[in-house]
Amino acid sequence: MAKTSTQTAPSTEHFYLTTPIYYVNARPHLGHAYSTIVCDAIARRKRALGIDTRFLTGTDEHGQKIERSARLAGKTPQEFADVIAGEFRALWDRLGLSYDDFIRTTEPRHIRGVQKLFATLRDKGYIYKSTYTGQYCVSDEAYVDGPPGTICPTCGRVTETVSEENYFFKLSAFERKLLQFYEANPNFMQPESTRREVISFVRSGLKDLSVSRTSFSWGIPVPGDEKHVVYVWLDALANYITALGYGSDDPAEQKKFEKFWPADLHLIGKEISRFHCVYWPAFLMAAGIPLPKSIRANGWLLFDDAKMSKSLGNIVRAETIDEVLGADALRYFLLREIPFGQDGSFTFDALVRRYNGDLANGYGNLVSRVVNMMHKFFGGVVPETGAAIEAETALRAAAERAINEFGPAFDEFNFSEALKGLWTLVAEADGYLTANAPWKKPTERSDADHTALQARVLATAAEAIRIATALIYPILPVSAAKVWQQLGLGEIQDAAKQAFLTNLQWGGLKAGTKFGEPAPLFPRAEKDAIDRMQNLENENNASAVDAAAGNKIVAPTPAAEPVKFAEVPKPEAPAEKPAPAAPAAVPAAVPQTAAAPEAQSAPQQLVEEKQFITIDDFVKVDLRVAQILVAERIPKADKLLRLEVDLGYEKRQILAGIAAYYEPEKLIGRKIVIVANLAPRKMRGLESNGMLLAASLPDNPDSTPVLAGFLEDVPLGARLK
Ligand code: ME8
Repeated sequence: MAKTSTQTAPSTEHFYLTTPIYYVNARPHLGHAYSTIVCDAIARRKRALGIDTRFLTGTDEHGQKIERSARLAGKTPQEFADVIAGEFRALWDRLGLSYDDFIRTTEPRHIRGVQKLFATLRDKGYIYKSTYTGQYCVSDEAYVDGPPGTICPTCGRVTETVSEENYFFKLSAFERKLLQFYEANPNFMQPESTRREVISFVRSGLKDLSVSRTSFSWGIPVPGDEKHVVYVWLDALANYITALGYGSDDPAEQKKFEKFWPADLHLIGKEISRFHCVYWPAFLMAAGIPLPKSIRANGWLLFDDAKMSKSLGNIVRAETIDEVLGADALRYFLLREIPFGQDGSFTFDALVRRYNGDLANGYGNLVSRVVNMMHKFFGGVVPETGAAIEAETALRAAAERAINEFGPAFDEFNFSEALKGLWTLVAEADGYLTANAPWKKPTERSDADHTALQARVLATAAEAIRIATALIYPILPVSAAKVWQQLGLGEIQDAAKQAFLTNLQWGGLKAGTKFGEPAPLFPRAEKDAIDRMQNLENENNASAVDAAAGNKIVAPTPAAEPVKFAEVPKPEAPAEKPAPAAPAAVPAAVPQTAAAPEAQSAPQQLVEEKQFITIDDFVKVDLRVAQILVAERIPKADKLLRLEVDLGYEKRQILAGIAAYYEPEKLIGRKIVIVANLAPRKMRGLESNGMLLAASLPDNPDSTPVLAGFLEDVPLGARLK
């Protein structure tokens, strides 16, 4: 076991890197794409360096959270997981991510491996049975210290009290060993903020960890005691070894494990560092398995000032950006805009600004100018320049600086700096072209001299492009492949395999090379690009595509502010044809958003008819008792409060237009009535899943709305009818 707590020297010929495996309770968004794209870029660079690389991603499919989401969607957990796992995989394929393996925790190979790991830990005396009574956060699938009602420190939700006979892992036995290990391996976890946080967590004392559950069944049965399922984090973390064949009897699988384990890099989001930097190494030490070499945490991608997350509903999909600007634009933005390890905001504006500035007007324009001129002046064949390329010292110096600096910065996860540096080469090449103006022949210059200048300048600029393109390949793989073709260098993948992209030297573009046809790389994004992306997001929300996953439908035209239930429904806007005498019944509880002016002057008869609803209409409205768990103001929204409410069977977020009347803290714990089946809608980038009921005083619309409630104690989730 002593062997496990020393770090193996970094391997030179293998590199095994992993993303977190994503929960299948909702569809992928940009946050997931961010971590996976970073891994993809690293994997591509490692392969280009000639390193035998294995890149693993996958989905985390067990646990109470998935079981509940599936139930809500009316599906079995397996059916539910199949749909969402398929969506993750399809998205990674659409974005061209070069993963070597995609593991699902419901696969037999994983189940077998987890059972072996559990049995090993038990056989070695690190697992024992006892009773756990305490708090559990289902959203994070994490145990939380504190009395009933404790708020989860990670997500801010109220924890649930759990009392179960469980298996426990002797985590407390690893406190000292972990601290020694961190001390001996300062690069094991980074960035520094993560390292500090983890060390202080361990120093504050480790308690034994419950590693099985009995109150639900969607998990991997504990071998020999099948009424228990393995704790979902023990199950999930093991994916990094089960995907390499841990637990398999097949010699080929065992070889894979021997070859690639320990992992060189686990890339994770910062919120799951405790699981990766404390629990995972402790499990491995206990099982006698070597520890991964490094764990790197990315910061959070924020949208509308909050972590982009499915539970807040403030998500943007990678598909939208791919559709409008292409996957390379997204990759470039994420790696250039956000210093790795820090939080960074995503906005469509910033994305388009970067795209136009750096890609369309920068690199793309440079390539297009040079390739077009090479065709125009030299029939697309790199002219003979003798030693002329060598003479261009300033550009050559910029290219050599890029060769020397890009790799080390990239390998240190300073992607943003690496790109910034590389773009000085792009700018330098651009300036060089402009200064030499090979397209313009001054009258005093002879034809022969001008042709010589054109040859020298275009060949030199093309050489700078070749170097920039080789370096940028891991980040812009699609565009770099196109440029490689245009430079007449063939398939960039082949060049990558032969280490031509990393073994770079000035002067590699040979005279006589036949350029490919010019093709557009990054067409300038016009003003409507942002609208298109926003519309795609709105349409996607509105089309209820999440139905399979049980996610909510977002109303297609959200109102700026919530409409109170107490308002009299406005009549429907008449269609182009005159309204039918007996219009289709409208569920009274569904508030009408901004009615068209004609609607307000609709015939009186129509208004009156619509004031009655049938009992069938009424029963469509699902009114429920809920309790406010979290209430907070929303930055830059004066009227809205963000509430998290507990319906007993489910927790959810609703937004309510009562910020002017209620101090958020005073609302916590209040029981209210909500419309539970109101179509979700987005306000200020956040999703509201329901509406609270309040009486407004008819004579004074500005007075405080009175929240509906009960004198008696009513259980959460009780239906009003
Ligand atoms: O935590 N910004 O899965 P998950 C940056 N199943 N990264 C983000 C992000 C954001 N706004 N949102 C998500 C789980 N991510 C567990 C992991 S691993 C053995 C088990 C990325 O679906 C980031 O990598 O909640 C984060 O750690 C991960 O997605 C969480 O995905």
